[in-house]
Amino acid sequence: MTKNLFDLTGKVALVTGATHGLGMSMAIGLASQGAKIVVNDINPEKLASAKAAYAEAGYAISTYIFDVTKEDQVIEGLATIEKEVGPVDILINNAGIIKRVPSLEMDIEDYRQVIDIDLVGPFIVSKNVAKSMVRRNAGGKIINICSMMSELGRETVAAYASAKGGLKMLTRNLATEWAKYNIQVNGIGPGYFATAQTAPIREKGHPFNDFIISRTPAARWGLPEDLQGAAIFLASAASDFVNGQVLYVDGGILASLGKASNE
Ligand code: NAP
Ligand code: GCO
Repeated sequence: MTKNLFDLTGKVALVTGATHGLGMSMAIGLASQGAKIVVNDINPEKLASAKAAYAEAGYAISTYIFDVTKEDQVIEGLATIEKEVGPVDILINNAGIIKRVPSLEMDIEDYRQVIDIDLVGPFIVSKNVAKSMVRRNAGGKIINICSMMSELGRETVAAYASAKGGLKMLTRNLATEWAKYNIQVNGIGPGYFATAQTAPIREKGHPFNDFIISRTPAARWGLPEDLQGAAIFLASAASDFVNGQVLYVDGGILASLGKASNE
């Protein structure tokens, strides 16, 4: 019988900040293949309503409060998860923020906060999850949620682009260091997706909304479920020889200069 390469039965998957949006959709994708889902966030009310939303979708999840930027909280959170659910086999570094401010006006503390959550956080969680994978000689999968901004610049998002560009290189570096432990570290680079993060720039008639529709060969915003296939692939045995890659799920944006024709 052919082995189901995408089977995740019994695997423990921690998806950071997955109370809604892209993280929740990817977590549901992994759960649909049998993974046990663990979600953390800094906000207890959001965790409580997320638990109910996952249950409505048919999945029981475990939730923990910790901040991905605080190593002491991450260490304590991971120890509790290991005791109560089991050691983490799959980590998706999804938690992230954006601040859209022209660089000439950017407050340095805001710049630092974006780097801290979007780049330092994934390092802290990856380091401590990988320590346990190495200690147990178990191997594992780490998936960093990158962005179009890992490759391209855009006005007003210098901090976010710096963090997501750095996250692509962190992905390559950790893949290089940890391949010997059978840990694969890859990234997913979502294009423009309809979530809370993009709500302010997605309104009908907003110039950026019109720009994205015309700039994307698929001519639409991504839907959170569009990321599930990539997440399942990179979390499963199907990707065991894939390491240090960023898989862009973007409706063709990075492949194309746009749709202008000379007809
Ligand atoms: P979102 O709806 O804003 O979700 C991000 C989550 O991260 C929120 O639940 C947030 O919690 C959590 N978070 C923030 N800081 C945290 C911290 N210090 N510790 C733990 N959790 C924290 O965003 P999304 O659109 O689903 O995006 C998810 C990821 O995909 C992000 O990394 C984002 O940059 C990336 N991405 C998004 C798009 C897009 O088009 N939407 C495209 C490319 C990449 P609170 O709500 O409690 O603050
Ligand atoms: C924005 C940001 C991102 C993008 C995404 C592109 O302004 O909202 O550019 O959230 O949607 O990162 O890949």
